[in-house]
This record gives sequence, C-alpha cells and structure tokens, in this order.
Amino acid sequence: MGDRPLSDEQVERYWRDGFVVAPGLLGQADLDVWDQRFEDIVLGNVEIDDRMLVMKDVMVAKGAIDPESPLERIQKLQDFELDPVLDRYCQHPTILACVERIIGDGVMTIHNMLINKPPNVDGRHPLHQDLLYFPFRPADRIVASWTAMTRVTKENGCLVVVPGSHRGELMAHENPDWDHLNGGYFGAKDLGDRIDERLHLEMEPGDTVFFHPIILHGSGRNRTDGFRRAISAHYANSACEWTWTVDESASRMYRIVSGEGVGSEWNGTHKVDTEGTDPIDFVPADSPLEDNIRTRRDRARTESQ
Ligand SMILES: O=C(O)CCC(=O)C(=O)O
Repeated sequence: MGDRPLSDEQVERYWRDGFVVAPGLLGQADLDVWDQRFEDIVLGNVEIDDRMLVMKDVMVAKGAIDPESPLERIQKLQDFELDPVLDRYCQHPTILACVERIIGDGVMTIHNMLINKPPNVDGRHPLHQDLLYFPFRPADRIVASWTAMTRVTKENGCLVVVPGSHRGELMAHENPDWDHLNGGYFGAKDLGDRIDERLHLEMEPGDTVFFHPIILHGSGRNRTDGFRRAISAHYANSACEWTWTVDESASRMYRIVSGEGVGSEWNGTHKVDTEGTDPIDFVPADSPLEDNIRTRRDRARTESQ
C-alpha cells in the first residue's frame, strides 16, 4: 500500500462505524524491528529510558503463574517515545498520513504502547472507551492506531469493537469483577445488551485499525500457545484543548509529530474551569487511576495558591 493515506471511502467508514481497518498498511520489515526491540528490552539486552513502563501481567505479578521466560511475564511496554526504535511507530509517515486524514493536519502523540499477550495468561481487556484516559477535546480530533504485529484472531484475543458506539458519550467506568485484571484496565458501566453487538477484528500482521476514542472496544483471552502482539499510539490534533479540571500535564509527554512545531512539546490552550470535565466522574472509585488524578489535582491546587 506504500505511503498512500486512507481512501475517501475508508475515511467515510471511520466516521460511520467509529473504526476502519487498513489491511497491509505496514510491512513485515518494520514489524520485525519492533518485535526484536521488544524482546531486547524485555530480555534486558538493551538499556531503556526510565520513563518507559515495562508492565508485568497481573497473573505473574500476583504469583498465579510463574513462567520461566521473561517474554511470557510482560504484558506491555508503555510511554516509549524516548526509545529511538519503538518511537518510529509513532512517527511512521504512513501512519501519520492516515491519522491526518482523520483528525486533520498538525498532530501530536498523546499515548503509545506495545501490547504483548502471552499464552497462559487471562489478558482480557473489558469493553471501555479510551477517552477516559485523555484530557484533550474535542473527541473527534483524537484517534488511535493499532497495528497487529502477529496474526490476531478470536482464539488469541484480537481486538473487539462495538460499531457505531463512538456516537455515544463518555461513560462511567468500573473495575469488573474478574479474577485477573491488568492494572489500568477498566470496563464501561451499564453496558446492557451492547456487549452482544461486539465485532471481532481478526487481522494479519501489518494490518492497522484506526479507532475513535469513544468507541467501546476491548480484547479477549489468548487461548493459543503463541504470543499475540500489537503496537499502538494515540494522536490528537495539536489544536485540541485541555479540558480536564486537573491542570497538570507533566506526567505524560505530548509531542508534536506533524505540522507547525514538530519536535516540540504541546503548549496549547488549557481550559481549566468548572465547565471542564472532571475525570474523577468517569474512573472507578478506589482505583489507582482515581488516586493518581486526585494527587495531580491536589498538586495543581497547591501550586496555584
Ligand atoms: O490490545 C489490546 O488487547 C487492547 C488494547 C486496547 O483496548 C486499547 O488500546 O485501549
């Protein structure tokens, strides 16, 4: 497919369904480089920046299983923008061209991760909306890209989406009553029958899905004896405004990757007033995310006195 961005028909489908799959968007050569880097990081063959989060699967962390290989212990790498190899995904010209077709020119990265779903872990991700995690608005100017690094199937826990659910509102989320739920995973509350509308996105390596931050999505358990891996980033148009009532952006890097100011950190409009969104209203009570937001809010209030 080369550097050709999404077709008009694909962009229309994105707005209709809240997601669109671009088959064969990236080549195996790119995937191999990221796969190797993942393994080098997890096996301790390379130095990494302190900011990168290397997260164990919850079943390993809690001692429910004890696999020998570190590759079977790690669930994801996150915040890898300072890693020169993995960051190439966030700045990939083909991905950026597609992203700009959806959210317009002038783009910043707001989140990234490489998700490793090893065999023998639960690894399910309940249906949720990513907007929960982002202070930027409008939501239509935010998009995720998610690229399959291995074949992803219903059997190994592919992504699932509820088509059309991007036209709803941000919902309150909760901690589902599951035995093993990875840190930072929450499920949208009061889903009712919507769970039955979910669609499994089976994809080949290099296929990439772009999805809206309000779409309900998640992923299933890996029931195979192989790994399921994917690499993903979130982007927002640099003209987005910060609308959380928590005015503290230092804990994450929001970096302009296309348009004016490329290479610099986002320094746009903060709209922190009573009209803003209070993120506490949407996160589960007693979750680490709630603690984190409260701490950030308290710090911001102390600093502004
Ligand atoms: O890759 C997965 O298993 C789930 C990813 C996901 O839900 C997300 O990126 O928000």
